Amino acid sequence: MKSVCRMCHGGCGALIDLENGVPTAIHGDPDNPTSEGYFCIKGKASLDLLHSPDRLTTPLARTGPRGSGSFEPIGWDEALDRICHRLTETIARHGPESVALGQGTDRNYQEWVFRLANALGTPNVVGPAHVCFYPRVMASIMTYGAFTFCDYEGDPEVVLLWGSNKPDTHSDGVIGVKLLRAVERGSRVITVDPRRTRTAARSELHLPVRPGTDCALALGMIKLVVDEGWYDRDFVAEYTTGFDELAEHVREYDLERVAGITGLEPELIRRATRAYATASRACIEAGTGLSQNENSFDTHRAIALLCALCGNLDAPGGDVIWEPMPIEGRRAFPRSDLLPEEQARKRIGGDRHRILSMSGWVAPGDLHRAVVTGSPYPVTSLLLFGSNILASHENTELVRRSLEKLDLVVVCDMFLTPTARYADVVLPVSSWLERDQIVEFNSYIAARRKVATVEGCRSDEEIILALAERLGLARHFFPSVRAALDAKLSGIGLTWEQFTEIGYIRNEKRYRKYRDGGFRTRSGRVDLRHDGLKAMGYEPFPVHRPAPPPDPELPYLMTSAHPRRFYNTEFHQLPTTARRRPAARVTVHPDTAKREGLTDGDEVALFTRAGAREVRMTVRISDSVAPDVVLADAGWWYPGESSLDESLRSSVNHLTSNDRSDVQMGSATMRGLAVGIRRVGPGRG
Ligand SMILES: Nc1nc2c(c(=O)[nH]1)N[C@H]1C(S)=C(S)[C@@H](COP(=O)(O)OP(=O)(O)OC[C@H]3O[C@@H](n4cnc5c(=O)[nH]c(N)nc54)[C@H](O)[C@@H]3O)O[C@H]1N2
Ligand SMILES: Nc1nc2c(c(=O)[nH]1)N[C@H]1C(S)=C(S)[C@@H](COP(=O)(O)OP(=O)(O)OC[C@H]3O[C@@H](n4cnc5c(=O)[nH]c(N)nc54)[C@H](O)[C@@H]3O)O[C@H]1N2
Ligand code: SF4
Ligand SMILES: [Mo]
Repeated sequence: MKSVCRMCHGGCGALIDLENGVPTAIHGDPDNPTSEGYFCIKGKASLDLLHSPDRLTTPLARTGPRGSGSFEPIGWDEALDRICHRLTETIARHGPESVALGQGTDRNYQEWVFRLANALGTPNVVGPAHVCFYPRVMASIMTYGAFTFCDYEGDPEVVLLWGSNKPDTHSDGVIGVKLLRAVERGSRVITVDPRRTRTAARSELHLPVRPGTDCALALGMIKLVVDEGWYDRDFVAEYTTGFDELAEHVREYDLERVAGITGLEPELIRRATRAYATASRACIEAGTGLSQNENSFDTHRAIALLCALCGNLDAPGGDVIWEPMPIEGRRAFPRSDLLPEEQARKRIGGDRHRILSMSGWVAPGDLHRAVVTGSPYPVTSLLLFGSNILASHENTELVRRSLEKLDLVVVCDMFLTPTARYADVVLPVSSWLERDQIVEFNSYIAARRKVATVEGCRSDEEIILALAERLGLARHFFPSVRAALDAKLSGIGLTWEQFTEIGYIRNEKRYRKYRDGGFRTRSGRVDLRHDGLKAMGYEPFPVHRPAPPPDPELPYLMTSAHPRRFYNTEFHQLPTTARRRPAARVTVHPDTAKREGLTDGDEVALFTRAGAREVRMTVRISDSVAPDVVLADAGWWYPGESSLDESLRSSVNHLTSNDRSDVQMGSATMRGLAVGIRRVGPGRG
């Protein structure tokens, strides 16, 4: 049976062997037009996930204190009734805005979560959007009126991998396989990453930038492009606003100064800029390495400006403007029209992180502070659809206080995560192998088909339908998930059954669409200068905000990356992925190891201030990072531990906070955080 993998965002074609209707093996589908048979270690762990003995298979109701992990099994009807009874009560007392919904990384039911929020009348959906993809999305939308993606099939001469480790984090058919093919056909790669990744080591140029300083680098590159005349004069004259002012604005980002801020050789910056700017076709893959600091939005905006200046926007082999498929998908399905304007205005954090708020999301720090303080109004309930927020949101201590204060916490998950231990009701969900879904990618849609059933589990879509019915919102939904899939496809004249026969539909690719009516911005052009940002009280051009002065007690800049074998905080309980990585790692330079008296495999504590919670990790010594940088695994927890503290001992968000966050997006400083390191003892294995 064919389906589409969802062990990461990627969607590689999967072939599943069935015996008596039960999946027994899984492989990459060689006939899949995007992934061409590729299948990674996470994909191979799919059957571990399906059959995991740790899977939840019945709803649970809490019997002990929050966090204790004491629950009793209850039936689905009782669980849903309890939740809806409490929701109805809180909505009657405090209004629908007192209910927050939550979601983690982008999943294919995210549009359902937003539809439920809109139908309920709450503007509050919390998630990691602020540190994930949305700084990039909103920077492109604010600058060009649309989101863009790299056109690897258009044979870029140069690919700039900037704060992005796509060959490991998106090795799939949507990005990784296409990037690999482009490189085989001759694309040259330039990597900007504090760490010498496998890809950086093989790149034509590697810029080992100091964590958190990419905005200065991008502004310095813009200055070089302007000074050297490496920009596309025709495009700039015809399709942009504010070029002369931008040229003036970047004057202070001269090469020597930028080299000082970023720790890069001036000549290296110049070579990389020339290679990118003078290539006939070039694209920038800007990743999460740029989205997790106080400059996140402006870094992505500076990169968007650089792309436009060099004429690479919507050009073959460049950054191409996304066109939605003609289905009821990401854009239409959430039904934002259902949320009254006066409710939308109540979105928490809307007055602080206004660009994030425009995207429909609430930043975790804003939500948890509102819960704890009751200001600007009471938030009493949180329904989480797949997010282990005690490990994934910044500022774990605030998250914990928020989870303790809430009147109602509901967690839908496959496992009893640390976050689920705080829930009043836990709902067991199905894995990707147990679901029918239309998956929407940049340039195509594909059919994910249900190939298995785990008794007792339901999909998020089914849970949302059941909640909507009990809350009197059925008129905004569908009689069944199948009916919703049919409705989504009606725009292309197919039913779900018919679509599963085809499996895959590609969007027509068009370049330079702006020639036909301009850009979808207020000026109709690329807004190099953004008056709308200015009107909101932000800078009209990107600016680099420097880190605070160094603290001798905290001499290392900590950054992190998403580990290849895991997926955010997932898969630590699966034998295929977890076998060779029993503990979280921090990579330190040999000079650091010498200075701190560390040997490979030691257990260390990372800390940010005296008296605050420390994080324990296993040391790996390598010169892949600079002597003043340490790179810690993100997203760790130990499923086998019964004590919550032990379970979260390596969770790096004990160290992060909301102190230095991005003014537009609320992005927390997770990369480029000053830390100290201390040897605890020999490693635990
Ligand atoms: N310090 C630091 N923090 C980070 C990051 C970092 O790099 N450093 N990365 C950030 C980023 S980019 C992101 S996207 C977030 C990720 O944050 P989250 O998306 O919250 O990721 P997880 O914590 O892995 O939560 C996913 C949970 O959903 C469950 N799950 C999986 N599939 C489904 C499903 O279909 N339905 C439901 N209901 N549950 C499901 C899993 O079992 C898991 O417990 O973390 C952010 N936090
Ligand atoms: N295997 C695997 N795949 C994943 C995930 C996973 O957890 N595991 N998570 C998924 C999610 S939710 C996301 S958002 C994406 C993220 O995918 P990517 O954007 O590739 O993100 P990361 O690997 O977190 O970080 C990319 C690179 O940024 C570097 N970096 C760290 N700090 C800085 C900095 O200050 N400047 C620069 N220039 N680089 C920096 C890191 O060393 C890393 O190599 O991956 C997705 N895919
Ligand atoms: S790269 Fe992603 S989609 Fe492809 S097999 Fe691995 S986990 Fe699945
Ligand atoms: Mo993410």
